[in-house]
Amino acid sequence: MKSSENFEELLKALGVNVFLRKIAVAAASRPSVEIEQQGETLSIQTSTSVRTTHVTFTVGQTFNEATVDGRPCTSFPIWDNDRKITCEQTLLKGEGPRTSWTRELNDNGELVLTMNAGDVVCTRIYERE
Ligand code: TDA
Repeated sequence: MKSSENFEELLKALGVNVFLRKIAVAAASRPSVEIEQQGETLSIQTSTSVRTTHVTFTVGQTFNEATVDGRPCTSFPIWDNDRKITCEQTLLKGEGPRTSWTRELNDNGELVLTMNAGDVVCTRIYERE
């Protein structure tokens, strides 16, 4: 990961308390992300010292995942263009700000992840190892 903006603000918008926010910010500062793509199906594993998540989805089909604060949701990924996926999330239960993410390959071959909660946007840029 090359840069991260607004990650703590995102957790705050999701209602995560300051203690957990500090742990999460430290852990999320050194993530390792592995992505495999086969046609419309992507598999994304994100590893940190405190949590590893692995999602597999097909663009255009809903799937189950969790919001960044760990609440189960259904997600609906679509192509915005041939380099960008936008994914809207719907909480399975309870209420909270609207959440979504986007993943896009930019012109430098970097992966730009945005995570959105209400009007807070967290942007994280990854370069290939
Ligand atoms: O894909 O870059 C990404 C996001 C990584 C997020 C890592 C989160 C680590 C720990 C979250 C703990 C949250 C506590 C509420």
